[in-house]
Amino acid sequence: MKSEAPVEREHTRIGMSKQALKQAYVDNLFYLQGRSPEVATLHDLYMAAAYTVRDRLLDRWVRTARTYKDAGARTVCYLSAEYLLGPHLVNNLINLGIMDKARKAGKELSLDFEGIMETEEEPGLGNGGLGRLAACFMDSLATLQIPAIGYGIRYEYGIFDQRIENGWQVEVSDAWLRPGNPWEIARPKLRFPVKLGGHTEQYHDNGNLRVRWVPDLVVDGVAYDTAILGYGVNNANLLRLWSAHAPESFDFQSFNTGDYYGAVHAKVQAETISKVLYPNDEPEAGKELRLEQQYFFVSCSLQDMVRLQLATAGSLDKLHEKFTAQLNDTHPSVAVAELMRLLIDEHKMGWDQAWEITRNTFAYTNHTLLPEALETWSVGLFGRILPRLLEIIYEINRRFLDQVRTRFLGDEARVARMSLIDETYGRRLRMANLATVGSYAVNGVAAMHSELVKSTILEDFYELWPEKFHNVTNGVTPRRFIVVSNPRLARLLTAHCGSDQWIGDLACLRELEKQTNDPGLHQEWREVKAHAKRAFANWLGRQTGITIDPEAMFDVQAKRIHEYKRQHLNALHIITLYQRLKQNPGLDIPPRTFIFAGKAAPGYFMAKLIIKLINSIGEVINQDPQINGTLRVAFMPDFNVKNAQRLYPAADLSEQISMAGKEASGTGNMKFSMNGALTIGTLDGANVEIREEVGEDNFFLFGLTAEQAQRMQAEGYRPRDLYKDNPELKSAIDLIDSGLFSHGDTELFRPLTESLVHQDPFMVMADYQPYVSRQTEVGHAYRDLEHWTRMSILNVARMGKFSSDRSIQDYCDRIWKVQPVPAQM
Ligand code: F58
Repeated sequence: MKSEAPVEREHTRIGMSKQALKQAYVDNLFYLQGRSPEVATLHDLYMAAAYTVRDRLLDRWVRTARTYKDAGARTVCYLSAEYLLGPHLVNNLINLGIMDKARKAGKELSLDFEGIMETEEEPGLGNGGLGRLAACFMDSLATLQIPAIGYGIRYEYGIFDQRIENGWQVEVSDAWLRPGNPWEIARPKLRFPVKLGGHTEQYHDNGNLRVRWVPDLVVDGVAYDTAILGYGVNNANLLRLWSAHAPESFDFQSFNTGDYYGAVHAKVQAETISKVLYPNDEPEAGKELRLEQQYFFVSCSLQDMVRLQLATAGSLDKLHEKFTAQLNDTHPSVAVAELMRLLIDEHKMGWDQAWEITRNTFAYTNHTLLPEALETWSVGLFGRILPRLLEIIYEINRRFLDQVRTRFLGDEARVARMSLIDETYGRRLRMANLATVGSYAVNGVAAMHSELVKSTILEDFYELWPEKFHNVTNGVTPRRFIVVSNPRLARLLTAHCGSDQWIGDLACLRELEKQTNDPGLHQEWREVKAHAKRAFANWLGRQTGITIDPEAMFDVQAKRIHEYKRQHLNALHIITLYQRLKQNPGLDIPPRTFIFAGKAAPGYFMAKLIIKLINSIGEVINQDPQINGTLRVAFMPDFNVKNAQRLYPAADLSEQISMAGKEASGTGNMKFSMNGALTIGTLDGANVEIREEVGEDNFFLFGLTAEQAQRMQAEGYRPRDLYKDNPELKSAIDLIDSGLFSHGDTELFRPLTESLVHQDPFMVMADYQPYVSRQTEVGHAYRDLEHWTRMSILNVARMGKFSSDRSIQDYCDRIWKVQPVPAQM
């Protein structure tokens, strides 16, 4: 059947002219929101704008799907429990290439264009770097025209909103869906059952012994689809998020027996699964719901892949040729066992063939070496919720350990280390081991991190399968983190590079290197930065009441609050400068504004105390007339994608000061640098590669290396000696303990100072002196405006490597072996 749309209608829905946009907008306001312009609220206007843009995405999306299908293309499935997407509207306007036209259309309709864009609630479906990486990767996959599906969870409540009250973090729930989400399309008929609890039974089927899982509860996963459009291309990929619902025929038994309440309870229980994103805190123990979330989205996603494969190929024999599934950390690693279950129990395949397919389908990305962050599940809990999967994992383990035993005769210690089950303290499933055994590739997220993966947590596996291990250094999308966040910088870059090609090929920025001595460029460069700083200062003033001087250096640390990231090291430096100024009021240092941003996990006491400390220091310093604004401290509340976009352009100095060996990669480091901030940082994660790229003269390095830190700890690290022997360090800590920052309360910050002086697990005390000294040099460097500007330009010019386009290209070439499939209009 050929369906030819009438010309006018097609024009309104998908036309790209200014006229078509205006018409579509007015139509959508009227027909989708039921409003006339005179009575429309800002939210109505936003919805009309969003639908206008979505229509254009849908057109591309449907065509893309058809193109991929016709090409029979190999598809990447990105399995991630988190996607920290950020607002869609502006990004989609940029990727569609109609930003200017839309702005003009808005003007002609007398719309508050900026206000409309500000209105969008962002989907905060992630905690931090890992979730944001998934979002950047979705942008790059589409931009590189790679057939890909992002699978995840449609949390009803995303990451909490952060308020600061009396210096403390207060969490507020994030009801992001309440105003309605114009970007998603519900697919109520696309749903899969997911079993939970119960027991297994054996039965005979044509002479084969088979197992069936008899669950206690079945939950349905319903698909919600969002189109992700690439930049400057017509490819729009699918982000498919699962929402948990009670099966349509839920518990009629209870209804019939009059247990109405019981039946509704089962429904509520089912829907709890996708209710809320877990903030990354607290030990995993007892977190049944989190395991249910993981299994829920993994099972739906794999059932969807199986459905697609059966629809096109008619059999599952070549599933691994048609699909590859990337495990974004171990959160989806139960997929290894679930695919085995689907193949063996539901599709009656033999074990060997099923295993061959499974281990050629998955690839696993590790994002952390922190022992407390490595996922394990108690065997008891796991078996209660996923009894059939536990049996399958036992069998995978049995076969795997046989292989280890034959390869390393008599080495039972090694067998114990590599086992999927840790028997040290109670029996626990090691999800990283499961992911490694069940994958054809394993990668870390920065060169140094990938080396550490091989030499520490997965050392034994590296010895067994060295060819499985890769590095793919992270990257970030320049669309969101330059073009959307910093349009003035984007215009400048385009003007000085001769075209806007850099947006799709960040290495083009190298062109700027030839102009680093051009005074005209310097002038414009400083104006762009100054403008961003003013805009940020105004915004922050409105939000927090804190006034900051846009003329001061903006020294920024923005990331999750964690001891390993060492926001307290930064705080000690601030106190040191404060004391120096108090002792020597004439001291000539450049004015600095210290800006912090980031959320602490709600259950992480020490991180919350660090937030309180920062705010308390600010309270004292900001009001001290003797300091007179030379130092200011501001905590920017509610660091999310939207707010991050305001912050990166305004930064002069980027703080990347984690203890070496702890930050797997970091991606904020890249975002700051792309916006012209210089970095003060340790040799950790991607800092190492950033420094290599921008040149060591354009990066403020300090601190112990990972090896030095490790050696020092092995030899007996004594932070107390450092405290005793360094007068400035001692007086900074003593000042905290004196109660100066806590209205005389000498106990408030004691847990923090005691931990630093007596344990200091992240070696803040050891890195204090090198950090403070390096900061003095930063201060001097900032005074030399021309030199600073030159370094800033070079930082931006040399960021090509850190585009997520490059990361995705690496995944395609080294791991997935997939090719682009351009969609045509
Ligand atoms: C981050 N991990 C790494 N985890 O810390 C960072 O170095 C890296 O750049 C980034 O991944 C991307 O590779 C991270 O953000 C989480 O947020 C987890 C969420 C689920 C619970 C445990 C933490």
